[in-house]
Order: sequence, then C-alpha cells, then structure tokens
Amino acid sequence: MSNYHIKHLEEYYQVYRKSIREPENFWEEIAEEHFMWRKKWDKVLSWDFSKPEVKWFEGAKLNITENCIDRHLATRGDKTAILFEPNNPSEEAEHITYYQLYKRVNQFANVLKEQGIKKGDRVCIYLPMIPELAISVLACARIGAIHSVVFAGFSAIALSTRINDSDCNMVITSDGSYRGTKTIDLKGIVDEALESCDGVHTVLVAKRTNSDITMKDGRDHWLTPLLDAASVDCKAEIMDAEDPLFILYTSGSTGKPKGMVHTTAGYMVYTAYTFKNVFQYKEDDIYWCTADIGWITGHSYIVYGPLANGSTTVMFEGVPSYPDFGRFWEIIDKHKINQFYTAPTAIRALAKEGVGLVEKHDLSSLKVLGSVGEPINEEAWHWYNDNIGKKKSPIVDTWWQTETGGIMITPIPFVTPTKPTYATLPFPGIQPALMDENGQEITGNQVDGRLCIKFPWPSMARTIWGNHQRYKDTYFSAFKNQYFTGDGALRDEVGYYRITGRVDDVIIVSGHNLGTAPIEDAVNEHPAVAESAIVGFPHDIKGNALYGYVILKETGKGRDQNNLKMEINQIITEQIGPIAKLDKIQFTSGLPKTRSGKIMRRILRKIACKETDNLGDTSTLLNPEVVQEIMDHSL
Ligand code: 7RM
Repeated sequence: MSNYHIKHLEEYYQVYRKSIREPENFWEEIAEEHFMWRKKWDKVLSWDFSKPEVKWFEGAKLNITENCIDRHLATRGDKTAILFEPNNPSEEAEHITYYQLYKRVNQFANVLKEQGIKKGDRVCIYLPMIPELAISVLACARIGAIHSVVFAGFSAIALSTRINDSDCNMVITSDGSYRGTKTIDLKGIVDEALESCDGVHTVLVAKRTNSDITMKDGRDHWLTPLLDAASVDCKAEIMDAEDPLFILYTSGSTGKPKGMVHTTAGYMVYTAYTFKNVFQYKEDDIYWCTADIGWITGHSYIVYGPLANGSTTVMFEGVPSYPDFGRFWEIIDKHKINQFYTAPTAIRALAKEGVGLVEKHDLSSLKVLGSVGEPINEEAWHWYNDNIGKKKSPIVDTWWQTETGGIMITPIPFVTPTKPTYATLPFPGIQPALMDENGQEITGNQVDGRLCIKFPWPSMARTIWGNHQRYKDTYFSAFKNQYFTGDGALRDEVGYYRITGRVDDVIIVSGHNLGTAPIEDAVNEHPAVAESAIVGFPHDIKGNALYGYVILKETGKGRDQNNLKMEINQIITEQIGPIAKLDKIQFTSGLPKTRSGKIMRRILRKIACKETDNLGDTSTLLNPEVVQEIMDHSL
C-alpha cells in the first residue's frame, strides 16, 4: 500500500525516508495505485544530470485527460469539476460537472482535429480565465497536441515571440477579456502579433465580450458554431510517458524567454500527489487557486492536479479589487471555499485595505491557506494567518518553479508545524542541497547557500524547447550533477528551509518572474537611450519593483525627462507587458562596470535599496567615480 495520503508527522518522515532510499519503488507504488494506464512502464527512472536526460515511467502509455476526466465519470459524473466565477459578480457562476467537462473537452478536441491539428503540433492558447481556457488545454492533451498557454496580459510582441519560438500553427483566443471595469481587446492583440507569425494558419475565437472585432477570412473562426457541430465523443490519443504535454515560457536572466517542456506521466503523477497532500483535499471540498492558468501554478494546481484527484476547482475571471477589495472574501463566502491558494503580493495588497472588508464575510469554510510565487514576509504571513485563517487554517508556503512542474518544499497542513517565512520541509521525493560558491555541498543545519536539487523528481522540465544546450547551461552547469534553482535558501536548526530569493538577475514583481535582460533590451530600443541597467528594490505591495538606470544619448539630453520616462515605459508595455514597467527611472552619465565590461548590478541594487553604507569592493571598477554621481541623484 503506498502512502498516497500523508496524515501525521511521523508518517511524513517515514514516507520521506522511503522516497530517498528507494525512489523507484516509492514512485512506482504511487503511479500504480492512483492512475489509469493504457500500459504500465518498463522502467521507472533513468537519468543522467550531465547530459542532462531524465525519463520517468518509460514505456508507459496513457492519456492525462482519461485520468483527469474519464475515470471519474462513473463515481463523480454529476460532481462539479470546474466552478467558474465571472468577473462581474452579478453574472451567474457556472458549474461544469465532470460529465459536461467530458463532453466539452471532446467537442473541442474534435474541432482541433477538424482544423488539422495532430499529435505533436503546438497550439498557442491566449485566453482570459474563462472555461474555454481549461477546456482547450485539456482538448490539446486529449489529442496529443502540445499546448503553449501565453498569459493574456502579455503584449503582441511577447505573444508573437512565443508563437514563433515553438512554431505554433494555431492560436486559440477570445474576442476580448474582462478585468474589473476594463475590457481588453484580446483579438486585436492577436491580430497584431500574427503579422509576424507566418506559421499560424488558424485562429479559433471564443465569444466573451461581444466586442466589435475583425475576423480574417480563411484564418479566423468563431468557436461556438464549430463546437456545436462537433461530436461529444473523441477517443483519447494514447501517449508515451515522455511525450511532451505542454510548453510554458518563463523569463530567464538573459536572452529570450525559455520554453520549458513538460512531459506526460511524471508530471501527472507528481502534480496529483502533491495536490492531494499539500491541500489535504477531501471529496466534497471546494478548492480555489487564484492564479491565472497562464502561469505554471494554474497549469498544475487549477487544471491538472485538482482534476486528477476528481476535485472541484474554481476558476476566477476577475481581479481582487473589483467591485471592491473584498471580492476574494466574498467569493470564499459565496462558494464556501475550503482551500484557498494565492500569492503574497495579493495578500499584501488586500491587507493594505484593512480588515473591514474581510469582516463582512463568513470565511469559516476555510481549512487550508496556501501561498506561492515569492517569499512571504513575516507581516503578510501574520495578517493572512490572523485575519483570513483566524489562526486555525495552516498556511502552506509552497516553494517551486515553472521548471519544477510541481510543489517542492512545503508544509503538509495539519502534519508539518508551520513557521512564518519558512517553506519548511522537502516534499517526499525531493532531495534539496545547499551549495557554497566553490561548488561544495554545505551539510548540517543553520546554514545558507544556493539551493540545488540532487536527484530527479517526476515533474521536472525535460528541456527548453529547441535549445537543449541552454537547458544544460542554465540549470545543470553551475553545480556538478545538481539541478540549480537560481534561488538562495537557508536551513534552520530543525532542517526547515527558508527561501531567501533569486541569486541571479531574475526579479519577482507581484509574483511574476521578470528577467532584467529583456526589459533592458526594450528600454534600449528608445531612440534616445544609450544603455540601461535594471535592478529590483523592495516594494510594499509588489514585493519587488523595478528601478532602471538609463544613460541617454546626446540627442536625448535636452529632452523633458518625464516625457522620456513615459515613452520608455510605453515601449516596455508594448514589448513585454505592463507588469514590467519601471517604477523608478534615474538618468545617469554612466554605469559601474568591471574591467571585463560587466555591469556591477550588486552596486546598483544596493543604491536602489538605499543600502549604501557598505557598497562592498569597488576597486575593480573601471569607472568608480560614477558611483558617487549615481548615489547623489538616486531616487
Ligand atoms: C510557482 C512559481 C519561480 C520562482 C522561484 C522563487 C520564487 C516561488 C516561492 C518563491 C519563496 C515561495 N513559479 N518563489 N514560490 N520564493 N517562497 N513559496 O512561482 O517559475 O513563476 O517562479 O519564484 O524565486 O525560483 S515561477
């Protein structure tokens, strides 16, 4: 009997030890007992981090949608699978049962096939948080097409870059999207993006806002008539364990976004197993994760993990501030939410509005609170614990990444005693290591270092689409035979981990991973800009905000600085999206550089954070005099 559901601390330690001593037996038992296979595997695991190559459940055949939908029909056909809460609270919520989901996914899958999509093709999904988003994701998986969901807040340029990188031949979108009081012209953004995407032959358009849009003849099709005409039966494509399931882009510290590739069997097993334990989901619970499906959190913990467990998962279309800052609490009350999973940036923004709006609603259904996306600071942790959980719902501070596919370090509620700001203990199967700068593992407790993982886990990304070398360089080269996370962490006296943040040039703004390089590239496109450097600085609500140091060309020097700032942010919005806008822009005559020409971001970061007491060693600088100038004019 496998330990699929962990219920107390001794059991956790026992299961954890087994997962380390006999990883293959451990995962095999879980895979065997809790999923539906068309054929079992020949080999549980083969791996080599030096290549790197990792394969789980090789030889197995399955379809993830049979696990997420079909197998529940006999016992849960009438149970709500997806509970859709619209942007506008006076519009009715929609309960989609497992049986209805089955039919809608099959119809959508048949439409994809009719439009020429085959196993292995890439389909870009650019949709707001409406049911069609989850359904189209599952429809792709049903026929073995690889979905690439692009968050519908990204700009046309960001969208086209992603479409082209993975050669998508179809885009699924909607006429528009609602966000609070705003209506966004999604189809217009797609049209603009597709001007530079020759590979896309079909665009499917869901109707949401009834906006006036243009449909390009031969390319664009309204979804509804196609769905209505499609059969509700669609045989699931039988996939190999290691066939790609999806691509999801994440920003790196340099270069273009990385298309992380996740495969089928391991991803399914790991997201399902973590979901069950991290949220202690019980049969009639209503679970709500506030993330967007455009991020990994939504893929793993709105769609795949919950549905694999036959759960009821809420999809919320709107924003936390509409019609007022009490919306989340209103929804918890309305749908009697049992598990609530959100991000520190949302918690901080809502805490700022005071407890008045919280107290208007009955939150007594809550059992487990989750946090994800960035370190949760002590103040936000206590506010969440006291006012939302009323000190009786444990907070699971879940650390993981797009690349890891599933939750890696986390408390198990009612099992692991929590500690503010600590993600606590590794999940079964996860072997963290803290490394020093010389590449040695730091053992013992009360230490800190760079967080690595030394053994494969089922849901790890297998490669970067089209660039395996970059995958190796980014994750498997800093430390020999280790997966390097890019995060720093410390381990306390009982072995709990606290994530201290990125050690590279990725900045997490409102829970969104932003690489500095692509933003600098955008800034540099302004005709008056010569060079720029971007760093993060702490921000009350967003966790971090962006500070840009900009060197102007001669032609820009006489210009109005406020206008320039606006224009720079306008370019960023166009190229990346509004989340990447700079909060502060300082014009400077130079940037501190090493002799090899590398910008010393460490110094810029300290100035932006107003930590100028000890700037560290500046003697290696080519131009130390510029540091004083930057300090004198810092914002
Ligand atoms: C799930 C997700 C990954 C980066 C990661 C960390 C940071 C995420 C936590 C966290 C501290 C947490 N994927 N991060 N969760 N830091 N505590 N609980 O967010 O690919 O978008 O971001 O986010 O730096 O490397 S992600």
